[in-house]
Amino acid sequence: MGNINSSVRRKIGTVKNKHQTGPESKAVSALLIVDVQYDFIDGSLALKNCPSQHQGEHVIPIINKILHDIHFDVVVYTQDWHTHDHISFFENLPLRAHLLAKDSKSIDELKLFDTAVFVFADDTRDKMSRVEQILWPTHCVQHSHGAELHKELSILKANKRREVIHLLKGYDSDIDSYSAFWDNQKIRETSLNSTLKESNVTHVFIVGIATDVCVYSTALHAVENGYKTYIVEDACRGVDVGNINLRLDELINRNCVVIQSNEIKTRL
Ligand code: VGL
Ligand code: ZN
Repeated sequence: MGNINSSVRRKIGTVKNKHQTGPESKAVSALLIVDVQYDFIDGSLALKNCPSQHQGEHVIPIINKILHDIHFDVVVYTQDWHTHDHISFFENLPLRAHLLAKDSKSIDELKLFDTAVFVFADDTRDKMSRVEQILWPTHCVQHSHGAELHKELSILKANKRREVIHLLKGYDSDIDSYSAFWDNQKIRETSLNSTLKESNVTHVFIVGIATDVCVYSTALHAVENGYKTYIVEDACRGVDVGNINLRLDELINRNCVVIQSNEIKTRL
């Protein structure tokens, strides 16, 4: 009996978990599809109104082809999901005029896409006390049409081989959240990192909108969390309030790899 048990145990011990990492193991992959929502495509923050003139809708067929052609162990769809009184909306500036820092532009000087500096008098949340915030057009208000994922984006279902996650972000009125991992003040972490770690994800591929805002911030934190991180450039579009190429260079300097969609297979 003792012998049988120990041989069974030995066998169990050698069964390889499909997600197990190790020298001979395969990459475990996640595709993060960032904010492919109407407001960024043909709504209030449509990229065609932004300086880059790169229309967000072009990413949809590219992302759909990636989803069709390549298996990912985890697929994540994120949505910007703001309250109507959100800090990031230019039109809400009067709600927080009393919180503008002394060295911030004044309420009369501030324009759409400018950066306001707010000071929150909450000593218990140190990191929160000084907040730089780009003032965006009102966008992705919870439950509005603009906040929905574009109907042409393929929404995959979970199955035995694939986990599918829908992640909402930016729903705290006073804190913006560009990254899918953390809010902008790094006060609250989302569940994404623990979920990816539980699934033993090693490689993260990022697509969506906007290259220089939410894709950029998500990629920075993916690298920080130890994933081999790829930005799929042709499957992303930027708003370019700063400079898309500078942001991409910054990511490359931090070990993020910029690739095109036809190269994904070679990285897995
Ligand atoms: C985003 C601006 C404001 C994005 C979100 O999804 O990149 N950009 N909120
Ligand atoms: Zn937003």
